[in-house]
Amino acid sequence: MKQIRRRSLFSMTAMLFGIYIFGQQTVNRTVLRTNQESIKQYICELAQYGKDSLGRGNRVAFSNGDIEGRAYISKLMKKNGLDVHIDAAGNIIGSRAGQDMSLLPIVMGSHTDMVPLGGNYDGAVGVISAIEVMQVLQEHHVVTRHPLQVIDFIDEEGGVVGSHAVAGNLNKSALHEISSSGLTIAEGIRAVGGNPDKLADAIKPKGSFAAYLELHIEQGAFLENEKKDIGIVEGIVGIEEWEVTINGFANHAGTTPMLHRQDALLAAAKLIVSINDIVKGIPGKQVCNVGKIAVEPGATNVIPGKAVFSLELRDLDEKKIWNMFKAIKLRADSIATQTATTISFKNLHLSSKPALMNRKIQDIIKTSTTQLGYSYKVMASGAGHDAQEMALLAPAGMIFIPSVGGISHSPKEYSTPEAIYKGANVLLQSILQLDRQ
Ligand code: HGY
Ligand code: MN
Ligand code: MN
Repeated sequence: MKQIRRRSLFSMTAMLFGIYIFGQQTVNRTVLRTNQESIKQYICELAQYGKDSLGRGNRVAFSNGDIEGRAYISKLMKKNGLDVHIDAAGNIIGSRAGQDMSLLPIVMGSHTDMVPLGGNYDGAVGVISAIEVMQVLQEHHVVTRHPLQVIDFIDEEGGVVGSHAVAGNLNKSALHEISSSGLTIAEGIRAVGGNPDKLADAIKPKGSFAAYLELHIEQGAFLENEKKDIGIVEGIVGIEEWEVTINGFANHAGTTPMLHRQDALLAAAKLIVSINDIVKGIPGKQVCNVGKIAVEPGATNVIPGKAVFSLELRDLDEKKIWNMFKAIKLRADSIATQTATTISFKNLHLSSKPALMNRKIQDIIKTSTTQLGYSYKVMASGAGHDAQEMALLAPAGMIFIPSVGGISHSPKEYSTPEAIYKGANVLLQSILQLDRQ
């Protein structure tokens, strides 16, 4: 801070044009670039944590691998001069002081947990590139006007749990839901150093940040197909999730006549096909997914007495999600009658509202991308992101980079080091532009 007080009028003027004077050193911020090799190395190092016995990536939230991965991220943040703090929700927050600590922080973030048998790029690219941005600033002795933060949000894949908590939207009942690690969310938060009893401490009121920026892999194939370097996200879909329970009657598979069966799995199968038909039967980009199913008692010679499956609906329009759900419920009622079963829906508390990204931030990303000589496409995100929750607190923006083959949530997920490098440069230059505002 002393440097600032000593800064001459000339250096203040120079700063407005993107040049910092620090003693003898002059830094033109517009020529700053991230380091492709460092980013590649950090992604590779993080990928070593959370492998299963067959060497596949399985760093699900709150698992031992996640805990080790988070320790690695904390260490990397510290190595790059950040002040590291774990909030009550278990999010890792790395902070760097600005020249004017009365200004609101500019925040970059994403997540380092993954889906079961996921890839090494979803989330990790955003957190690691943000740390790399901090490293570049550190190496060039650039002190921004605003304080800066990097947040590695907890359990993004379980329903943006960490960012839900920061936005004050982590419902108490969600704490009892079982995460992919087998722990409840409350137990998981404790395991990563948070305190679920003090979640209120993690909440940031609206207007707590100057801006939020998240770099992420596209997880689809639009950028690759259209040969664009950067995706500028205009909006993120809303996601609603339900647990669907079908109760039939478990009975002998050989002696019960076909007409007298109350087969819960058969009802589930009919309903799953109907869900698909309903969602495909209306115009638009809405999607549905049934990704998990359990059947009881689960024996070859017993008629299934109970089936429980997950249902997820996504769209940019929240009303449309609920209209689709209404149609699904109506169909479920008739399937229940037809199969002599009961069907109930429990809405899970980890849904995300659709979120529009801030127009000004989209423009800032566009300017950075163009100045760097990269091509871009303005697009919607079909995947959920922490930016959704952060958009409730501050102007938010997202930068996408191409996913090879459009594959994600798979061990085959991949983005080239060059593509990530370009995204990280856009992140760096956008942060510096935001800092001038
Ligand atoms: O499921 C999602 O959309 C995200 O990857 N969390
Ligand atoms: Mn992600
Ligand atoms: Mn994901």
